[in-house]
Amino acid sequence: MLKHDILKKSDKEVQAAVLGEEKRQEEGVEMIASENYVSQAVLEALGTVLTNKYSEGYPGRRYYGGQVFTDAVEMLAINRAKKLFGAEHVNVQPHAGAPANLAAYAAILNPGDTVLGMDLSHGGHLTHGHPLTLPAKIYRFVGYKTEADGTIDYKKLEALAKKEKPKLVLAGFSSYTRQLDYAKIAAIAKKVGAYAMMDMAHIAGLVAGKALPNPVPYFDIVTTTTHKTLRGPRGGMILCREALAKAIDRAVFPGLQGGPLMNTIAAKAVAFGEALRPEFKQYAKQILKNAKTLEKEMRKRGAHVMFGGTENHMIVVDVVKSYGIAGKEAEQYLDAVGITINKNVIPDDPRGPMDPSGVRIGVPALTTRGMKAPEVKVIAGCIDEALRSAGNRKVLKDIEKSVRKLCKQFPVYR
Ligand code: DSN
Repeated sequence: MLKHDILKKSDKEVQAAVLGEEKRQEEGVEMIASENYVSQAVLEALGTVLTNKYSEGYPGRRYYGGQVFTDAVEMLAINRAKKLFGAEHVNVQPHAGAPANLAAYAAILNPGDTVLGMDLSHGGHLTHGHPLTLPAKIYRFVGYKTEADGTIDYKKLEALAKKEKPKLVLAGFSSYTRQLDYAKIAAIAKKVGAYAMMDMAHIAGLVAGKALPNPVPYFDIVTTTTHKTLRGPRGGMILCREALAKAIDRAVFPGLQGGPLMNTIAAKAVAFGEALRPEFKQYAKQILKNAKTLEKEMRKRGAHVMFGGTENHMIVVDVVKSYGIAGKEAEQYLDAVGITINKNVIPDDPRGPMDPSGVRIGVPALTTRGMKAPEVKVIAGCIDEALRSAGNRKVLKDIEKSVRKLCKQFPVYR
């Protein structure tokens, strides 16, 4: 249990919510593919006096005085990120992944320009062209899709690029489970005179830990969040070629944001420092192993795993086909047993996004708490049983007991 002594005295209501969430995270299996548990060092950095400081501008070029320590902390974050990913230029100020993407678009595109991005139901992210987002109101997004076997047909992608003449070819995803061919995507962008950009938010930790290939050498711009597999604080980051450094920095500040969140930047620096340690490579490798075990165990039980399986940290399961229930019901049954996942669309989903046909299940957080193949096998059994339970309370209660028992053996912060 973490100590919140002062909060306890000053605001019992907020403290109660914090403690409740802490207990939920300890006692349940977190399988939302984009979530993780940060270290106590990252938590401490988030709760420091750096939150008091305004630091508009960049190290050495600020609009307010008193920047000795903020400059130092931002340079630590920048230099560690450069080392982790081999990037020429890094901006650590984006508050999250969505503003990082918007700033990247703003740096290189003009309103009305065309962007090729992965179709949302095939694994793309909201910020890659969902009609309700601001980028989609400013730019013209055209979606590319995956094939029935889960791969991308790069010849088709090239033909689409030639037809649509994008100014930007965008790679990256939030629920696609295979690897992308970075060289082919970058070559297609070059052929049509477009920029190439990768949103590696989901796999940044796997890249940092050298478990997956690094997209940075192939793309003009790479955006990411710093939480997810990278296991830092909630936040965003942009890596780019030196030639785009000025445009990216201007697009983030003053283009899109005001003062950077210096406590978060300090926490990013701490997390990048952790990711540079040899243990992080082990962690990244273990994530891939755990995801593969999960895939095999779910398939063995008859689950229909999408995209031809997984090559990263998550799987997507068509629960309508596998269990005769929709994504929302599946999410509820799993919530009831202490396993947190999210409902998710599948390619060209005939159902709506609020109750889609699939679920997305990820292993980064359970891997952080030390779980390996034996535990993943138990969890796969629990997931399968819960999805077959038809909501039977007694069945769900029994599964919940096994889940809680397992979690007790793998404490996070206790
Ligand atoms: N919400 C994140 C995810 O779950 O993939 C992406 O922004």
